[in-house]
Amino acid sequence: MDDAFKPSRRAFLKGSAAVAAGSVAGAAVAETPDPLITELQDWASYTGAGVDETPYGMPISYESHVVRRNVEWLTASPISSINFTPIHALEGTITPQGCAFERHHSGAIELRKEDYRLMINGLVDRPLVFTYDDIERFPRENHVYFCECAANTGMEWAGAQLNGVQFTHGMIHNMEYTGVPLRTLLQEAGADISPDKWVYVEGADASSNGRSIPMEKALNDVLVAFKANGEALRMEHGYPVRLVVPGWEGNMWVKWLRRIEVVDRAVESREETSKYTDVYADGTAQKWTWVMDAKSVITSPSPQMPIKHGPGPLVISGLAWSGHGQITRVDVSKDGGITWETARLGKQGDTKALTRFYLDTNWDGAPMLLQARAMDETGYVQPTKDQLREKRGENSVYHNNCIQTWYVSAEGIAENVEVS
Ligand SMILES: Nc1nc2c(c(=O)[nH]1)N[C@H]1C(S)=C(S)[C@@H](COP(=O)(O)O)O[C@H]1N2
Ligand SMILES: [Mo]
Repeated sequence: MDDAFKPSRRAFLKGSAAVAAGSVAGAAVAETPDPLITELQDWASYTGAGVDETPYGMPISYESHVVRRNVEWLTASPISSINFTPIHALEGTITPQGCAFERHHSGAIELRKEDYRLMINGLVDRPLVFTYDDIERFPRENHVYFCECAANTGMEWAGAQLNGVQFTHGMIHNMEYTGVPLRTLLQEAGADISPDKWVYVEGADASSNGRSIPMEKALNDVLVAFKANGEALRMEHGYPVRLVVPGWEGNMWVKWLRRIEVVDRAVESREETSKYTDVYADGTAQKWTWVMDAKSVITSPSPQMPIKHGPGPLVISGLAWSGHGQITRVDVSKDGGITWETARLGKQGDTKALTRFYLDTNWDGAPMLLQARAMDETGYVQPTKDQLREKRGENSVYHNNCIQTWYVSAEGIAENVEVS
């Protein structure tokens, strides 16, 4: 340990006066007898749960607050709505399916593998219908990718709105998918794969959520996925088969995938015209924004994760991602973007996947304006909110990848704010 990270007794006493005893600092000065150390506890006096009690394990009840949450006023009905991943409370990069955000246009459907069919038609030599078992017979691949709804952070355009990173940035999840490259199925059907062609993909739910994907992307890294994080997809994520469209907006990741039509032009469906389209400050609209630009956010401290200790060692932790490829660097500012320190990446970032970053710092106990700023392999630097607004105005909804600011008080309380 670096000397700067050794908590001094004075620092601890000062800190504990302000808030409850800190763990790191507390450990260094523990002197009074602690009944948790000196007395026999219940859990050591009786036997625990048998192996037959939880055939499929759920999180322990003490973690029951780490759940998806929705914001009731955002949508008229929970059937066509969104909930948010508790990213403030997760670590590493993989999102457990059970708390990965859901976005449905007509609710999550229950579709048995036996009833599942996937049709490929249109500009193909052989229109085909695959069963679920057919799909499992093609060579498969495993990749970790993030899926971010284009509306993530969309409520923040006009000003700081929602007081929690779960709500400002929680329309994202990151899983290891197992699937068959879409390219393989297109080849099987003898599809016309010339570069000016498109695939139109739709789901088996009432909304069908149809989207057009240019052939170049379809042949590149799109997966027809049937597992996530090693197990079957959950119903809410498209069981038994969904499309994975790495780096591109979540809306294109069609769930309960039922049909792939090879077409010679974009269909211009509802989801790719009136929705998921960006309107500029001057009233014109940008036709299609598919790639999710580089973005990052500090997950702790954050409004739902106050600092619970006094001055001294503090782990600042967050997530960064880019639809263009790898995250190469993340900087953290404690003074609202005036000065920056380069964060440590948890590990070398995967392409189009969440990257964890840390700033292991020594907090002096003064208020902070915390920000993170991501850079990706293309050299792109995450913009400030004002830079984005110059182009997009304040009435935009989608594709908000601005730098987020948390004000952290001397008491360690964090709040969603804006600096300009
Ligand atoms: N069939 C179908 N696919 C769909 C949707 C839908 O409503 N129906 N919603 C889309 C949207 S807008 C997003 S952001 C992602 C969300 O995926 P998730 O629910 O697994 O988080 O699924 C996409 N795929
Ligand atoms: Mo979405």
